[in-house]
Amino acid sequence: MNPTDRPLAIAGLGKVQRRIISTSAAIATGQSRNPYRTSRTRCLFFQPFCQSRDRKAGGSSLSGPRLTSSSAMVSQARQQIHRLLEYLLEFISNKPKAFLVIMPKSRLPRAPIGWNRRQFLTWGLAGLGASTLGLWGWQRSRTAALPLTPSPPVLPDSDAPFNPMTILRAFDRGVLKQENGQIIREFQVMAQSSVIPLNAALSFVSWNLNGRVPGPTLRATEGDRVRIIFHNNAGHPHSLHFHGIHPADMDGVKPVRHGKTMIYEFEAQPYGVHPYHCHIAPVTRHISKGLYGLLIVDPKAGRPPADEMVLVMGGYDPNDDGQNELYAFNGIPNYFRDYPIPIYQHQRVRLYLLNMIEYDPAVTFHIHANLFQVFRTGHTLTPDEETDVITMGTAERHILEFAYPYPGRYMFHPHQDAIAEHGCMGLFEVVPREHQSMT
Ligand SMILES: [Cu+2]
Repeated sequence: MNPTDRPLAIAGLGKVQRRIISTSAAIATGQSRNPYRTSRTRCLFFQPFCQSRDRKAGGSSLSGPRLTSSSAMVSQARQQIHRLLEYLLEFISNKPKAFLVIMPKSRLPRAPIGWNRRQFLTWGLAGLGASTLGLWGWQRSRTAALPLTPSPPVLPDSDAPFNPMTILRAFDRGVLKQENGQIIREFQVMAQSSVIPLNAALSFVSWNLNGRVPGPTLRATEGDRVRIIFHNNAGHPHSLHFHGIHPADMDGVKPVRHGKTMIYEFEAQPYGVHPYHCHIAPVTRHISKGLYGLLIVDPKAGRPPADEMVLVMGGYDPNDDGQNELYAFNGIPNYFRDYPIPIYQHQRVRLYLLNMIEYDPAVTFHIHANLFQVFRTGHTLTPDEETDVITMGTAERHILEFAYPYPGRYMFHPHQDAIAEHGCMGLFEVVPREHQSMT
């Protein structure tokens, strides 16, 4: 055998490994069953690596006379092998070439003391396989995270028990359980009381769910059996009333006393964006104290990829006069005015927007310098309209989708400017695409 015919990839392996690869390639091309007569085949298989070696060794390249004399069968087999190789490499990684490190025999690292060469190669190959799989998973996760959401900003320490920026993109998909052959998506929700600093001068005793206002954004897929285990750890009777379709005994209008637990269980339907809230009288007070949130029911087919986020508009009545003195997106007045929401230029944003402001019959929502598509109640897969301001009564909610073509800062707020000026004000920070990094 001409030594220049031996690909570097094979030269780096032991005899057994060489034989396996050679035989596989030979059988694939139908050229030979004898591994030692398949040097050309191996070169086809490892074409990119043979070429450089052949040139270095003064041998002919793959486009030289040896191959031009090959039959059409070889050419066809070569394409098949390359397709197979591409498939395997794609499986290993989205950047396959990075994984093929071809090392000549002389450059193989020495085996550790006490290991023979066979052990070293065996464990080395096993390690390479494990590393490759790990890297593959890592690569996939990085790739999946890449195009949608910029890194969150570094936020200052706060006395608040929750962070509106975290609430923005936090989705609680519950815990999947199997009972009697049925899959159940189980959530834990606890009513409690927490002090929220509404601004530098004013703290407010909120009644809330899981220590945050709004409560957790529960997420399921249409048809899921959902179970919400509701504990009342607050001082007053409360309940969870879900919008959507469910039986009467799951409607959440009966009080759950302090220290008691109620289990709400129903089929998540229909797909859409459904608010939930306490329904104990006076409902205005229980809601304005903070007992509300969203249940997102995804359509079975899903929606296209987007930077998904939740904004819930709420009002606060700290002096109990039946009027709101302050307003907020995601619980803390003016938070997104002071800490803008980073989004990517040209990236589609899918905003799950809910108005839970009591005492004011309706508010609008407006974004600057752009239009958004409206998917009313989230209960449609095609937009109902395109506008830049939409009116929403209490408990009304929609999916809004948009993408900003220009970088910069843009306001969003209700167009009742008195409400915007009392806390319901935010900014998008549109980050240029060239600043997108793998984080
Ligand atoms: Cu309540």
